[in-house]
Amino acid sequence: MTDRRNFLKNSLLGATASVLAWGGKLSAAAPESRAPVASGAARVISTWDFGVAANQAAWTILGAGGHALDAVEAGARVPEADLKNHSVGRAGYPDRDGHVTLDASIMDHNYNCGAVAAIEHIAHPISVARRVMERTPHVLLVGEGALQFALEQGFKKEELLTPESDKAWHEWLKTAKYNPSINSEVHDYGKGGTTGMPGGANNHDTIGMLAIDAQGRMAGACTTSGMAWKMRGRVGDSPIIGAGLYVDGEIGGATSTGVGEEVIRNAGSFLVVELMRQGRSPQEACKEAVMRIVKRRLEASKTIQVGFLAMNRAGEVGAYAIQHGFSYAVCDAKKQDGLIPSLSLYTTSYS
Ligand code: SD4
Repeated sequence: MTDRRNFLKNSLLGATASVLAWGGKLSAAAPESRAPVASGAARVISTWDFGVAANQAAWTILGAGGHALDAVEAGARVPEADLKNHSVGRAGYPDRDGHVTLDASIMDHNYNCGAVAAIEHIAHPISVARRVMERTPHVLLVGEGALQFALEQGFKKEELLTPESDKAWHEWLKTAKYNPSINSEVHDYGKGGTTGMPGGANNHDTIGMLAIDAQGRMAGACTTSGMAWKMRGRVGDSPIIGAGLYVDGEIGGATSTGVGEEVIRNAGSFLVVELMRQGRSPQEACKEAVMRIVKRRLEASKTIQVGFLAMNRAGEVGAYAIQHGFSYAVCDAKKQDGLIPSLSLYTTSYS
């Protein structure tokens, strides 16, 4: 026992010594206490075209000098409430048994984070994720426990399956074909893909959002109903800190969209941030993270989509996807409705 205690003590001393010798980016002061960057440097970015409206909601907070964390929560709530959107929040397509189950995560510049996975009946999982972060000692609550916590916190229990989503689910049940791997992104809508979706529409799209505020604080949020018709209990990358979302206030943040299983296997968003730490631009980091997945899954990569979006502390933005069709929205003091097509590995669709 004494040996073990000595071993631990020595290891800790050794580790502290190496950190001190390294003298790298560790700072005694929290990022919050650093000198603020020039006002007007605030910026928010989001995945997909629905990110434009989400960014604008976030900008009402950022543009007024508010906190990045408040901004991403407010922004993520927009697609969560949008009944036309079937891949995030209320009206999301259900799992194969007809249950709408939602995943969400949130993270600030100081490694504070919270998440919920497979939560049902709560229209704004991003706000529950924030409560997990701020009011519990935990990072992730799932399923029944997450719902119980949300109700204790005063969130309302609601039916999230809308008649339209219910109809789509019943349509799907006719063949019950589950094929989440086929890329059928926004620009392929209506072309009759093989997703089993009405009109060949895509069966997934997540909002991932990253913001930097006028004081240089960063935050990120990610929220989704995950893959339509998924197995009951399936959880994707979005509520997994380091997979669907990661923020390091000293470096930058990253978020992902697409087939969550592939992102989880590579700890995708953490990887993007680590690559930025090593000096890559957000663009280069996103591309490298995509290429890691592609190298591992070369054949499959032709028919799956994964996209990363990143922003560093300087507010530089980058994105990269396997398939064409991924887009991201950028909003800052100059322009509030920017929508930019992402670069991608493949420029033609295999679906
Ligand atoms: C998931 N990554 O649940 C999410 C789905 C998604 O674009 O982002 N689709 O795997």
